[in-house]
Order: sequence, then C-alpha cells, then structure tokens
Amino acid sequence: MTGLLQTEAFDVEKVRADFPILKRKVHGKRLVYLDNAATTQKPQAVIDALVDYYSRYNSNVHRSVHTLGEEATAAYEASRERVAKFVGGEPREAVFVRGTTEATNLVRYAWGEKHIAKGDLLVSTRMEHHSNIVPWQLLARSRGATLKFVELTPDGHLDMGSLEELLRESPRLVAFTHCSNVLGTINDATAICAKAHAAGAVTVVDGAQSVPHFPVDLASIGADFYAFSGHKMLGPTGIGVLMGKKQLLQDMDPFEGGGEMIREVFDDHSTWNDVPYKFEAGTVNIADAIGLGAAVDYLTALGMDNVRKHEVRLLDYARDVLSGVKGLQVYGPEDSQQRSGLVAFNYADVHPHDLATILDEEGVAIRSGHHCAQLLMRCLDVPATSRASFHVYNSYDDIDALKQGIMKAGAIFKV
Ligand code: C6P
Repeated sequence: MTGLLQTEAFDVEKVRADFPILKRKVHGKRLVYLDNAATTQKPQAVIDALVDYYSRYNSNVHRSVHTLGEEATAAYEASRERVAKFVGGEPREAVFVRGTTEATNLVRYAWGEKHIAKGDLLVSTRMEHHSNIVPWQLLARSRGATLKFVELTPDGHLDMGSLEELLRESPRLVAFTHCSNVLGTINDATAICAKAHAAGAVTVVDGAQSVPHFPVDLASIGADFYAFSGHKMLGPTGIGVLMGKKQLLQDMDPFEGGGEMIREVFDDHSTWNDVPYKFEAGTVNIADAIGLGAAVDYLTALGMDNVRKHEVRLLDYARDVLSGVKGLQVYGPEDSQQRSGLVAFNYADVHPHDLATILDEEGVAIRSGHHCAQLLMRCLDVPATSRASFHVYNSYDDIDALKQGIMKAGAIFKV
C-alpha cells in the first residue's frame, strides 16, 4: 500500500503536519518514528505551551501574589483539572510527579512503609515494567514482606487462575499493568481491581502504556492508585501523574519534606498541606505540567476513541504485512482488539540491536533490548526483542518502511 493512511478516525497527513520533528531526515531518509512506547514526539501546540510559559508568565506557583505568579498558578492548576478529567478522575486526586516510575515509588514510600508489615504478601505480575516490580522488592525487603508474581499464559495474557490462587493468600497489595509495553496485552483492569479489592488488597495500576493509547475511565476501573507518564502521551518529559483515592492519599505519610507540602512547621514536628499538595514538595515542574495540559487538549480534540481506532488499523496492517516475513516471530495476543499499538518481535537469529541499527540507517527508529521487562524476557525465553510502537502520526507507509528494513537485514544476515 502507498500513501499516508486516511482512517475514518482522522487525517494522518494533517496530524503529521502538527509534529515539526517529522520533517527531519535521518541518514538522508524520511524519519519513520516507531519508538513511541519509549517516548512520543511533541505537537507544536505542546512546544508552544512551553515557550509561552517561559516567555510570558514564568513564575513560581502557589506562592507569589503578583500577576505572573497568579497566572502561572492558574495555568498549573487548570492543567491538573484537564489531566484528571482526561482519565475520569478528580483534580484533588491527581498528584503531579516526574512520571510512572516516581509514582510507584511514591506509593511504595508513602503508603507502603506505613501500611505493610512483616509477613504481608505483595503481588505483582511477570509482564511488568521494572518500575512496577523493583519498588515492591524494595518494600518487601524493608518491611519483611513477601513478593509473588502472577504467571502468564502462553498467548501473553495474565493467568487468571494464578491471580486467583494468590488472592486466596490475602495480599495487601496487587500491582499490575493496564497494558504491557512488550506484549501489548490490554489487561481487564476493572475486573482485576474488583477481584483484588474483594480479597482486601490495595491496587496499583501502571497506566504508562494505556492512557496514551485508548480511553481510560478511572471512575469505572476503581483502582486505588493509577500512574502514567506525560512524555508517552505527546507531553513533555519529567512530568507524570499519580491518581490516588482521596482517602488513601490523606491517610498517607508525605513522600518528600520541604516547601509547600506543609501547613505549619514547629521545632519538633510539622503538619501537612491538603492533598495533592502534600505530595508536591518544593518548586514543582510547572512548565511541563502546563505542557501536559496542552497534550491532553490535543488528544482530546482528536478523540481517544479515534486514537484507538487508528492504532487497531495499524496493528491489523502490521500483522498482515509482517506475517509474510519468514523467520519473524511476533509476541503477544494475536487479536488486535486485545492489544495496544505496538509489535515486539524477533527475526531469525538477527540480534535485535543489529536489526535496530540497520533500520536506523533507513531512517526507521525502533527500540531493541529487554524494554525494562526482564521477568517477561525470561518468560519468553529470550534476552531481548525488537519493538515497533505506534502513535497518531504513524501510517501504513511507516509499516512498509519497517518491513523493507527488516528485509534488508535479512539480506545482510542471509536469513
Ligand atoms: N517504558 C519503554 O520503552 P517512566 O520511565 O517513568 O516514564 O515510565 C516507566 C514505565 C512504566 N510502565 C510501563 C508499562 C512502561 O512502558 C514504562 C516506560 C519505556 O517501554 C521506557 S523503559
């Protein structure tokens, strides 16, 4: 197929024009950016929001009564409202953090150190990114708790039998990803949260690969904590969100001590500000929070249902195109409806880093490696995979370029 994809969802050519970086060339070739699960590109509207803040109303927030201070505070808080609404949550339950990793670590410290006791059980899964494993290992170690993992089925789903078995041991915490960054598997977060809550556990859901790709409604999912990163959803790096149930956030200890997270400070103790400010110590990442608000506006204008529709079309096309490549093994569920817009694969004996290097020479950017999911790599019995991941500006042409690059690697390595 030639020409850019025109889905019934939106006009990809028009979307691409909003992303200045897509005009650049790499090794003299058109940039084909297929590393969106690592980080997405930024539309002009997000770049403009950052420049506008720094050039017109740069100031600290929640402190100064001067005009710039008031404007910066209003923009920062308006962004919180837009981001919370985007995922069906309340602004008071939205804590700005650096990203998903900081969010899970915040829960580990501020909730875990207070509520987890010796002998407690924590549950994670074998399809997690390290940021939803390592904090729980650290918590288990510091509190004398045990960490166990939900097993996977051969077709790349969570094994519900394994989850049920662990739930019978009454875990205090169940941490799982809404969507795998390697398999693409979309987990039924609503059902898992309901089961975990019935077993008495607190739930932590990693939304890093879900919020950017399909509609998420926290009111129906019911997670206690839900984390995501701005930079994977067309926003700036260094900003993300921890959504937490108000009651839990209020009951938690602070994460960091410092300015603005306090109400009063005495010689020997302090009292805390309301949530979410209790968790936003010091000068916060104002510009990037405002930039994230602009990214949310951009995605909202496209419509998350349309974003999802677009990615399913790309997934179907990728499956058809890549199924003809001899020696290519794709991981994760076959049905595009059960997976998000990414494809992890191995190609015969070609090392993923070699493949990624050859693709780069063609202007095609993919990721290769363990994708910070080493427990999953062990389940797949491979040290690494290649991964092509999509977003709103990708087209059928991009997938054709991916296939051509793979065929070039095949010719070099005599597959
Ligand atoms: N995955 C990838 O290439 P941070 O780095 O904090 O913004 O996000 C961490 C994270 C958490 N959960 C999932 C499911 C993720 O995919 C990621 C980040 C990138 O797959 C970089 S390792």
